[in-house]
Amino acid sequence: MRLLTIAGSDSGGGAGVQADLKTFLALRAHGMTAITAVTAQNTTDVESVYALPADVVGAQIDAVAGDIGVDAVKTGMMPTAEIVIAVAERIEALACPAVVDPVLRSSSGVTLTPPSARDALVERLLPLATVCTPNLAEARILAADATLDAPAAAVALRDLGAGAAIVTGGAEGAPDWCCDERGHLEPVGGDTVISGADHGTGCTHAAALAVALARGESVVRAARFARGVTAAALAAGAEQIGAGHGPLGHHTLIGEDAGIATGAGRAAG
Ligand code: PXL
Repeated sequence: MRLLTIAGSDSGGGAGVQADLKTFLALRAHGMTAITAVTAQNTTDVESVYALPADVVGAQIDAVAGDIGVDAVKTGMMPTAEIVIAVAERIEALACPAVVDPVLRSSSGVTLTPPSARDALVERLLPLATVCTPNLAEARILAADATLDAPAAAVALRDLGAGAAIVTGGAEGAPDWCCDERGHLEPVGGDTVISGADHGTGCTHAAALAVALARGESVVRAARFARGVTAAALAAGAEQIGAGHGPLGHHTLIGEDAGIATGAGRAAG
């Protein structure tokens, strides 16, 4: 499988394209990258953000799509509205499953997708999403309704144009809530792992989801797979790396993903 992540670089190796590539490798997919921004960060803070020009982001996508091909795409940090527009034009042409992870802020509170880019994301990228994967805080911001609970937020995101939505809840010890491609609402439970090595959790979840969709899984089965992958990588996280939030342990997934339940059978292949 050929997976493309369109996201920011995390110099600390915990989140962003680095987490995506590690997830793709561990799940035996070929990972490709279109970098939207270079962040200087570590386990404690994002020290600076440099957004790439939109045409440079577009050129990375064109280069790999033209030669290698893309079975599924995953988006993360979108630092400017211009980048969102360049990405949306390409995703429309790719015509493959698309996971849109609306990364708004780093865990340390730094804005990664500012309001102008966020508005463009809702308008241009959400309607192209096979699945959108906010946490509850992100979903409430995107839907402009701070009163939503997770199931209602999943429905609201789908009403905004996403083909399906998964509101992740693992960080709060809650299930994920999936509003699937038919509008069917379902909790996706499983292990909740609370760990100090949790930097890149959302990226890992969305990347695993993209792999399952590339393999032809339904949204609900892909959601179960992604939840299992994320819990396993969290449980193997490296709390001793850095003074802050350490990275997940993607190595534990290698050769193991066939055993992670999707609900029926396996997602590997
Ligand atoms: O985890 C969200 C995220 C995504 N992408 C980049 C990040 C972060 C969090 O810090 O830095 C580049």
